[in-house]
Amino acid sequence: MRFSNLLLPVLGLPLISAKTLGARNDTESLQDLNEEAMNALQAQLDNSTSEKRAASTCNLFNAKVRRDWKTLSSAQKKEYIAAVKCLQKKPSIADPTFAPGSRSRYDDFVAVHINQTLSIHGTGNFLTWHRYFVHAYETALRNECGYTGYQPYWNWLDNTADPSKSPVFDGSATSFSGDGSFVAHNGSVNGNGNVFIPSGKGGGCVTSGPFVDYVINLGPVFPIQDGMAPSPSTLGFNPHCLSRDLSAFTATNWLTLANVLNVTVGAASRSVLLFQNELQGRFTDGFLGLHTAGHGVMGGVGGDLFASPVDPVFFLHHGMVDRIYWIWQALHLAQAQTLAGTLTLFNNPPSRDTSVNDIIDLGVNAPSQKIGDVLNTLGGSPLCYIYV
Ligand SMILES: *[C@@H]1O[C@H](CO)[C@@H](O)[C@H](O)[C@H]1NC(C)=O
Ligand SMILES: *[C@@H]1O[C@H](CO)[C@@H](O)[C@H](O)[C@H]1NC(C)=O
Ligand SMILES: *[C@@H]1O[C@H](CO)[C@@H](O)[C@H](O)[C@H]1NC(C)=O
Ligand SMILES: *[C@@H]1O[C@H](CO)[C@@H](O)[C@H](O)[C@H]1NC(C)=O
Ligand SMILES: *[C@@H]1O[C@H](CO)[C@@H](O)[C@H](O)[C@H]1NC(C)=O
Ligand SMILES: [Cu+2]
Repeated sequence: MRFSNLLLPVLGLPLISAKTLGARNDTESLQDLNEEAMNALQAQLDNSTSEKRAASTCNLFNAKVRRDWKTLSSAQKKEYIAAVKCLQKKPSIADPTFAPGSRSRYDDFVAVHINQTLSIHGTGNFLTWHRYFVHAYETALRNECGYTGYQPYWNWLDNTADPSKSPVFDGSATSFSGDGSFVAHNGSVNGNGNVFIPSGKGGGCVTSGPFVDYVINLGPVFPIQDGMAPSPSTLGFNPHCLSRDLSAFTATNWLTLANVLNVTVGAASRSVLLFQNELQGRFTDGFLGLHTAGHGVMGGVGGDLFASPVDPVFFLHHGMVDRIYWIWQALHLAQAQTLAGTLTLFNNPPSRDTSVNDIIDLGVNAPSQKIGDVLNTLGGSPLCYIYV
């Protein structure tokens, strides 16, 4: 049974696949891949026993739907942005001895990411930790700030030639503010010190849109933009603005359909190890990878591996990372529950392999979960969502 015939009308999508209508551009090819993932999940559901189906609380029909930011209505975009600003105003509930600089519920998320940076990147929990982190943030927006939608994602393949034209970064009232003001600097050094990113047209504070007055309380911890100074204290109070240096160079070089295809259906899709390494980057040969490149496109404070969640686009970017992981899992069902990698960044210092029984601890932001419980976005508890 084709998923498209069955479910697309339910999701409000056209019944006839546009695939039949001729050549596909990059965005549409990625959309086709998303549809293939849905078909694979539908086939798995068709194949399961009726007992299994009756026992599961979550299925393709009641799953929450995460969407591309550009497809949300203006009202939906404004509702999401208002909820983010609400989280940035709500007082922190973190222990001040843990994160003295954390002043808001939004900061509580940033603080946990800063604190755990060296054990959640280049590790076996990278994909699942960030998946659960985004879920916890989505839950906070809904439960603490009245948001009624689900986590949107930033579609990397759109507007790569000029990210300032993207509905995510265009500086309008329905964006996350735009480029920073121009500050002369000598670019950024990304990819663990291996990849030089020339400066763009920004570098300073954003000049328009919803986050123009946003005061960031934490970081930078490990700034990569020339001239940007780190905070005197890793989790201390260090008020500063949201800076950006939108990088078309980074977007056109690495946010490509070829790289998406490599990790989802190509050579880098053959194991979870290859998948996660290629997604994060082969830094020593100058290749940033989709995940690192997405952070690099934002530039400014968002380029800092530790404090990157200070830029609210972090959560749309990691929505997209998780969408690519979800597609890979659906297209590799036999390997979808597997893990590879250790507990430490690039296994330095050396550590044991990550296990499905390891705990994801997000501090005050969410109940702790076993990695094994967030491998499946249709697992039911805590996750029940799909991407379109
Ligand atoms: C791809 O094609 C769609 C129409 O099907 C269009 O809306 C979109 O702008 C195109 N994207 C690019 C990157 O050209
Ligand atoms: C359907 O079930 C059969 C038998 O258990 C199995 O070999 C096959 O891989 C399954 N297909 C899918 C798509 O899950
Ligand atoms: C950039 O680097 C060049 C050469 O090292 C130097 O002359 C120039 O002053 C630098 N510019 C800034 C803004 O730091
Ligand atoms: C695809 O990924 C593999 C495995 O990481 C890598 O060796 C290869 O160079 C990649 N292909 C392209 C075209 O980037
Ligand atoms: C902070 O990091 C330390 C050391 O890795 C860890 O023991 C602690 O649980 C972390 N706390 C939070 C809230 O992330
Ligand atoms: Cu991260």
